[in-house]
Amino acid sequence: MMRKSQPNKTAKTKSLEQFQVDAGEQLTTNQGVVVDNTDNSLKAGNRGSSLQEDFHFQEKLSHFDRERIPERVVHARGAGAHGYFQVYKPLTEYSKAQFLQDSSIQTPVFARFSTVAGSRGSGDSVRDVRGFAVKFYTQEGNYDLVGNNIPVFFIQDAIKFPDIVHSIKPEPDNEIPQASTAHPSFWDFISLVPESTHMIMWLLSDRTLPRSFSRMQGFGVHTYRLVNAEGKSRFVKFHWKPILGVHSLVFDEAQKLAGKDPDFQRRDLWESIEKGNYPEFELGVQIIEEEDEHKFDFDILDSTKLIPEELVPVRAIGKMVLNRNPDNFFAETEQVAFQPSNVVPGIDFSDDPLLQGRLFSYHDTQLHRLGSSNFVNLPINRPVCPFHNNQQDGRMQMGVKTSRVNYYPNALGGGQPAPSETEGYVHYPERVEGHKIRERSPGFGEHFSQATLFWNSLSAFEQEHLVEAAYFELGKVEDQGVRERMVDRLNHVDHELAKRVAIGIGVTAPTQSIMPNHGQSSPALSQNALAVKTGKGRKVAILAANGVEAEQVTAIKQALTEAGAEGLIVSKFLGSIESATGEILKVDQTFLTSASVMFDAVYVPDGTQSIEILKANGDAISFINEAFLHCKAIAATGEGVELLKESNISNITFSEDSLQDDQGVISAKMSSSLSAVAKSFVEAIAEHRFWSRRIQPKVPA
Ligand code: HDE
Repeated sequence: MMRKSQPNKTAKTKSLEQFQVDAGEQLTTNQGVVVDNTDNSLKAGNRGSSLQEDFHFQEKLSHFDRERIPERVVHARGAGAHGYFQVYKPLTEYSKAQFLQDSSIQTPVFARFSTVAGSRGSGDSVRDVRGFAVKFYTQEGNYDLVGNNIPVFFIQDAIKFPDIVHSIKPEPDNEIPQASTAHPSFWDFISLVPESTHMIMWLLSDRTLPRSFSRMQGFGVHTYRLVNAEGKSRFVKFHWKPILGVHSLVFDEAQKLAGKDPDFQRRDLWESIEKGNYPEFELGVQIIEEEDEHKFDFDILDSTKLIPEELVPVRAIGKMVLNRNPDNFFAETEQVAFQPSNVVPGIDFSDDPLLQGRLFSYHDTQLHRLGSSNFVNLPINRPVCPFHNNQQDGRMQMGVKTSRVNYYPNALGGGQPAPSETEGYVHYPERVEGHKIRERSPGFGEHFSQATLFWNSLSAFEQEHLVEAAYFELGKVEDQGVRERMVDRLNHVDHELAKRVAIGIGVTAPTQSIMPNHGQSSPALSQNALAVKTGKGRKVAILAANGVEAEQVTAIKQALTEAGAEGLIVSKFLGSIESATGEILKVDQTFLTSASVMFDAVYVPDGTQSIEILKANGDAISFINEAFLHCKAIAATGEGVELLKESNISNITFSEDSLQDDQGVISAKMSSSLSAVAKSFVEAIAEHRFWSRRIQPKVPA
């Protein structure tokens, strides 16, 4: 695909350009010696043995033999993009960080989105938490906000991280299953760790099936600190909110996508940027005054808790725009090294024991993964401001340090720390005291109240999805004891929930509630409430064959383009089709190269011959069935309505004459109402899904 995006160059783009290497005119060895032939190794006669002096062969093969580095132990599968962050208004009152002071400054960023459990080659669409990591290349150094798309975490203390990750990863004897939480060891662990309850409610919800990286929230998870120029500190939680709204796939769709297009989310990110549909996210903060630290009925240092927006509102402070794809996946997306310990003056840590452990673990993992403490010299990891220190040498040192002075104090010049204590990074002088003890604070002891809050906040269809997710996840656990413990756990969250789940997984439903449901909800937690009605970035399949009415295809395509969406013709063969009036239309995808799950909506245009051909094509019929089952917008005009009738769509009223809009199925038998069809169709696509159709299971797909 042609690379189109060429936005204004940021300081980081310019810094990366210094390291770019193109394919060059001539093939050479790494020593710059021109290679005469790279198809045959050097041999003693054309059937003779290979010769050791073949330095080109040796260099080529031995470099190839070392092409892989260890994948990330978690978050191995991901995609990255460049862009910038711009603050709306100076945040001077709260933080002295320079990049938050001036609304005219565009700070370069590199964001990487990822799944957690799967290996580098695993599918994108699996049920999993998504990583949401952003490196801000500020003029005061790199700041990394390494978050997830879920606001809480499984565990409270970093020392449990290897345990939770071992349980979630494929089981150690047979390395099964790949990129899936639906296996006994994960649920065994979860069933024994009550602090994970809140997180697993999010895990079972639609949040773990995002439609795209650009349609999911991001959260810093931990409580951090913001510190202003006067040294005043406040606690803060960070939130990223997608401008396109929060939308998810349905599970059946996600599973099929893992086969039809395992790169679905990586491709979406890449193509959106190439087309100029730049993913955008607002950064928001929840600010908590130091004196309010203990005013909540949970501990703000406990990462299994969120701060409900009803208690502390989220204030939008700026926007991130991702507008440039990487030039080289390995050099940038694979080698980027995020570390929560990368902070700039004005941003500081809290004592959250999960965060404190991360401050060690990320640097440590980069040393292993990238193989040398000089990973900071890699182009993607270098700050855009000058950096100097007395660190010396080491494997793969790329800087040629020209000074004699590599120690402090020195009188020969250079390398002086900041002249006053207020300059440079000064850790917030929090007063701490206590006994050395391996113990949790009693404030970390309550594990169910926010899980119930989340459950209560979901709409009916979201609750249904969660229960079905539990059927699948726990249905893959053969151990009855684990399933029983999980039902008991859910009974601590909500009695009805526990009963509903028990029925589907062969466990006797509990007869009594353990904890009465507190009845509170937080509307901001339902992703239904976070949906944004827009057709932007949506992909629409136009099913057509020879004899289609070209005028209708053009009109609907035009309306889609105006709404920021894209219409692609899907037919039996690639190449082109001829319309009823002789126009030649290019076919974009075939029923074999694509599938309904790769689109957000379907349109069937008029054309007697086209519809006859499609009616005889089982793939076209299942395309429609599947789109209907997944509650997507469907439109048909003229004879196209007959194709819908041929499918298994049920309980929908079709047009016999004028336009009918029934639960996102738009039909118009008379082609005169084309502009009205286009309008209704675009509105239906912006709705994202029509959940009222989910209760019609007669549709096979
Ligand atoms: Fe991570 N995590 N993590 N994590 N994490 C890593 O670092 C770790 C946690 C997150 O795109 C690793 O470079 C510990 C919470 C993201 O490159 C590793 C603990 C959150 C990414 C690591 C946590 C995250 C990672 C693996 C418990 C959300 C991918 C490779 C204390 C706030 C970053 C690497 C990227 C990656 C450790 C928990 C998010 C091993 C010890 C909570 C987005 O260092």
